[in-house]
Parts: sequence; C-alpha cells; structure tokens
Amino acid sequence: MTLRLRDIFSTDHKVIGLQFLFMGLGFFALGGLLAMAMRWQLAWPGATDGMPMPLAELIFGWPNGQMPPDVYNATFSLHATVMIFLVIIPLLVGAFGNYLIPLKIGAPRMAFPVLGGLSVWTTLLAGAVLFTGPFLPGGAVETGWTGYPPLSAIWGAGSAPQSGWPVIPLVMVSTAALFLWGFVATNVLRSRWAAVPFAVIAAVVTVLVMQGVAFDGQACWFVSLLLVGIATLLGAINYLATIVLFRCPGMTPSRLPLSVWSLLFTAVLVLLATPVLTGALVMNLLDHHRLTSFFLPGDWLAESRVHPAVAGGGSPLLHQHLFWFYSHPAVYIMILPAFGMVSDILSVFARKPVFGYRPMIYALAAITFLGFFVWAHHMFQSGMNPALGTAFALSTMFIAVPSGIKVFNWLGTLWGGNIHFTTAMWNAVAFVSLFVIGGLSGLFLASTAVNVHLHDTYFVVAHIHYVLFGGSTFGLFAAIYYWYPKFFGRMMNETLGKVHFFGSYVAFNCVFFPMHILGIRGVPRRYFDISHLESFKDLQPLNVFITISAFALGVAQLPLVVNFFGSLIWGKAAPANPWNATTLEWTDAASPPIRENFESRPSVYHGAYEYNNPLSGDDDFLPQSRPVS
Ligand code: HEM
Ligand SMILES: [Cu+2]
Repeated sequence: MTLRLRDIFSTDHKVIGLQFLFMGLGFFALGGLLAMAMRWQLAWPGATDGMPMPLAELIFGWPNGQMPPDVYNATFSLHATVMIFLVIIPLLVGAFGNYLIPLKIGAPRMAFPVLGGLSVWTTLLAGAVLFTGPFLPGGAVETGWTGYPPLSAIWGAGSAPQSGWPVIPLVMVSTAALFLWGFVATNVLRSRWAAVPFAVIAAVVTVLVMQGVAFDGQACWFVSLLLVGIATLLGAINYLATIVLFRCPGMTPSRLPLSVWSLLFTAVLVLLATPVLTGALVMNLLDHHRLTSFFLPGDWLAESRVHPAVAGGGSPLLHQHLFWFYSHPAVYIMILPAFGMVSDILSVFARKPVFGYRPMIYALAAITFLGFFVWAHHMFQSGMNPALGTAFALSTMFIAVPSGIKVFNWLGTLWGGNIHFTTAMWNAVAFVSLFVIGGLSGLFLASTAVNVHLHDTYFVVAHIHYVLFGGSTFGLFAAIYYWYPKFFGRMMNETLGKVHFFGSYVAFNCVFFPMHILGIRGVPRRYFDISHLESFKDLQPLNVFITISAFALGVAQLPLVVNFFGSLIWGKAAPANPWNATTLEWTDAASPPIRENFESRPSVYHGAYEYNNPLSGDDDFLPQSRPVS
C-alpha cells in the first residue's frame, strides 16, 4: 500500500474524521501526562519532606525534583487548554461530526469537503503554536484556560517581542504550516507545478508572521485559540450546510438521529458564540502587544509592568463578559454531541426507541437558546451588580430543566429494555450517571449565596471534571467503542474494553469525588502548594489519595491504547451492522464505507429508533431504509 499526498490531504469526510480522531487522542495523552505532573506536585510538594518527581531534576533541572510555581501555572494552563480545545472539541465535533454526518443522513460527502480538511490542519497548527510557548524565553502561558487580563496582558520575565523562536518550535510550526498549505495547494490550486513552491512559500510566511505575533507563551496561547476558533467555525458552516441540504430522500427532520440533531445545535452554538471569543482574543492580544488598553484599568496596582503610554481606561470585567459569552455556550459545544451519540447508543443496546424523541430535540433547542443567557454565573464574585447575579442565577437554574428532561428520557429509554451490556453501553450508562453528579454540583454553584464560598475552589474543579470527563469523555469512549467497527472494519476486544471501562470508572470517581470535599473545605484551585497552610494540613492525605488515583486513571487508559491499535491488526473482521442498528451508516454502508459511502443513494422510510417494532418481522429492528409494504 503506498500512501500518496492525495490520501493525506484528503477531502473525504471519513479520512478527515479519522485525522481528527488520531490527533485528538494524541493530545489526550499529552494532556493526561500534564495532569499527572500537576498531581505529583500537589501530593508531594516541598521535595525535602516529600517525594521528588522522578527524573525531573535530570531532565528539567528542577532543584530537588520539585516543580517551580511558574511551571505549575503553565502546567494547569496547558492541561486545560489542550483538553478543551485540542481534545474534546476536535474529537466530539471534529472527528465524529465529520465522520458521521454524511453517513447518517445518506449523503455521499459533506457540502464543502475542502472546509473539513482546512479545519483539521488549522487545528494541528494551533497545537504546534500552543506548544511553542514552553520553548520561549518568557515560558508557557500561565493564566489558565480563561486567560483573564490584566494578568494575560503583562509580560513574563524575559518576554520581548520579535525575539525569534528556537529550533524545536520552528520545526513544529513549520511542519504544521506545511501540512496546512500543502492541503490548500493540493485541493485548491489547479496547477501541479505551482503546488510545492506555493506550499513552501506560504509556510515560510506563516512562520514569520507567527514569530512576530506570538513572541511569548501568552501570545502563543492567543494565536493558538484564534486558530482553533477558525477551525471550529469552518467545521460548523460545513455541518449546517450538509445537514440542511444533503439529506437523502425521506430523511425528514423528524427522522434524523439525535446524534445529528445534537451536532446541528452544536454548529449553531459555534456559529453564534465563537466570533465573540475571536473578538475578545484579538483585543487581548493587542493589549498584550502594548498597542491598546481594552482591558487594562488605569488605577491598576501592577501598572508599572505595562507600558504607561497605553495602560488605562480599559475594563477587565468587559473581558470576562466577552469570554464567558463564548465559553458558557462552549461548555455545551463540549457536551451536546455526546448527548446525541449517547442517546443513539442507549437506544441500540436497550433495543428500545429513544423515550421522548421530540422532547429530546426540544430540550437540545432549549439548552442551545438558554445557553446564551447564563454566562455571568461565572462572574458572581467579580463585583458585578448583585441584581444581575440574581437574574443569572435564575437563568442558570432554568437551564437545568432541559438537562433534567434529557436525563429522565435516557432513564426512560433504559427502563424495561432488553439491555446488552457492551463496552459502548457501559460507557454510555456511565455518562448518564456522572453527568447527573456534575449537573447537581452545578446547581450548588449556581446559587449566588453558596457560590461566595465555593467559587474558585476545588468544588469547581470537581464540577467541571464530572461534566467534561465523566460526561464528554465517557461519551467519547462510548462513541469510540460503538463506531470503531465502522471506522476500521474490525471489532474491538470486549474484555479489554471492559477492563478499560471499569478501571476508568472507579479511578475517575476516586480522583474527582474527593475534590468536592476539598472545595467545601475551601481549598482554592490553581495553587501549587497548600500543604504548608495550617487549616489544610489535615487534607494532605486526601491529596495523596487523589494523586495515586490519578495515576491509576492514567494507567487505566493503557487497555484502550492496546485495544485501539491491537484491534486494527488482530480484531475480528466487522460485519456491516454488528450491533443490529437501524441507522444508515450501519444498514447501507460497508465497514469501512466505500469512498462515496453508499453503493446507491439510500431512501428513508422510518425514524431512527425502530427497535422491537412489530413491522420488522423476525428482526427486532427496522432499518430506516427498509420499506414496509
Ligand atoms: C445543570 C447544568 C449546569 C449548571 C447549573 C452549571 C453551573 C455552573 C456554575 C454556576 C459555574 C461557575 C462556578 C464558579 O466558578 O463559581 C460553573 C462552572 C463551570 N462549568 Fe458548569 N454548570 C452546568 C453544566 C455544565 C456542563 C454541561 C459543562 C460542560 C460540559 C460545564 C462546564 C463548566 C466549566 C468548565 C466550569 C468552570 C469554568 C472555569 O474554569 O472557571 N458545566 N458551572
Ligand atoms: Cu457556565
């Protein structure tokens, strides 16, 4: 088998989906290692009374193997940025959105095939730029995934514009830029001979521009997020156009699988929210370059650290409003696709129609709409008007209603079902259980009075991990186990799958449940060492327990790695429809599907969840594409 450039720079939505999948899983491993480094520091801070991090002194030159505070800041900032922007969004939206939409709606391709490739290669470039930061003199970004100014506007020690990049980031970014422009050259330029010089020149220009703009870790972070924003926008336009225009005959809106509905609403969220983030990032980047002062107040204590000529007159609070106007909808961008895919999976393995199909769609719509009116629940402690706080507390509690409807309907789907506990199903059920815990802790946080105590503590860390790891990530696991046979034409190993699932489920709860306790005790998030504080001393054993569990959680991912790659070689050949599912990707496409997906254009006669329908004869499922006379 020879791999040609045309295969790498493919515009086939399936190839693009898998490129997103491999990229996202790679970043998942990287983000996980960062988390473990953080946890080591929290369990065994001060190396004299604790355990030095193995090899840290040798590799990084940290005295006594102890992580310096600024490195800790960079580690949690990179961890969260990677997990949110380079793992969950690219995997849920990029990988599964690209792969599944055409197959599920009976289309041979996406509406704009080139946009899909552009978004995957732009995401890779974003990753390369983000990881340029740690190699620059000022060090990596240290302002968390929220990048609040004024902190994000000032320069770290050693930062200075136009200082150029060392070799490693130069290689990383130019390689990624070559991929991006190589894709453009292959698919947009008509002329063959011009392709290579075009790609090379464009990549060089890209690197030069990036060097000028991204002169330190913080600036790299801005540029990286801008690129991710562009990539997700390109994807969203593509999904919307495809779902609206490319459905096969008979695929009416009321027959669309919930996974497709959820991606549609996700695309709406992306389209309406991301431009606001882009605006905020550009303003913040200009402030960081000392060209403007959008977010820098005049009476600010650290004024001496910014250029006196530009500082003043800006509002840090404005940034918080803009940031959360994007980032609250963004948390739904990170969960809605999982909502949809889990709905599909629960129905297949309970051999029952989804309970309340239409209410499920209305709930998605309500979450999408209300999601734009709750952003200031992140700002209760920011000094904004308390009356505003009450309004946002109410809207936040409202949004729990459609979320509750979804949970109720998932349980209704399982109720009385003939449940098949495959690995995919275990992960889907885990998703529901963990999402409930995350939603409930959200309600505590949404109460303005309780929030005074809990804001910026480990309780928030527990909340976000129950929704994003327990929710999005277990949803992602479910989706991987479920669609793997379609992707690669091989079955995964169920035993290894269950080892991975149970190991992850137990370890996950051991890591994140105790964080509720830390939070209620008042332990602040983003501190590199709390062990020396008198009031928290008794909590140190809990921190050690969490860290050991976190390493167990990391180890628990190894069966997934072995299963994922091993099954490519040793997995049993997958039939077209191993799960007896009703939707088109299983009933009308081979495993893996052919280039244009279907031998002939499918027609659809039924909804997506006809399990145990009397019309299906001997089978217990009625494919969407099977006419019934
Ligand atoms: C019932 C639904 C939910 C409610 C009522 C809720 C409420 C809240 C509140 C009030 C906060 C702010 C806490 C603080 O900083 O003081 C918060 C933080 C957060 N929530 Fe939720 N939430 C819900 C669901 C979700 C979901 C589904 C996700 C993601 C998939 C999510 C992700 C986050 C994240 C990432 C943060 C922390 C942001 C930061 O870093 O400061 N939440 N939530
Ligand atoms: Cu929020």
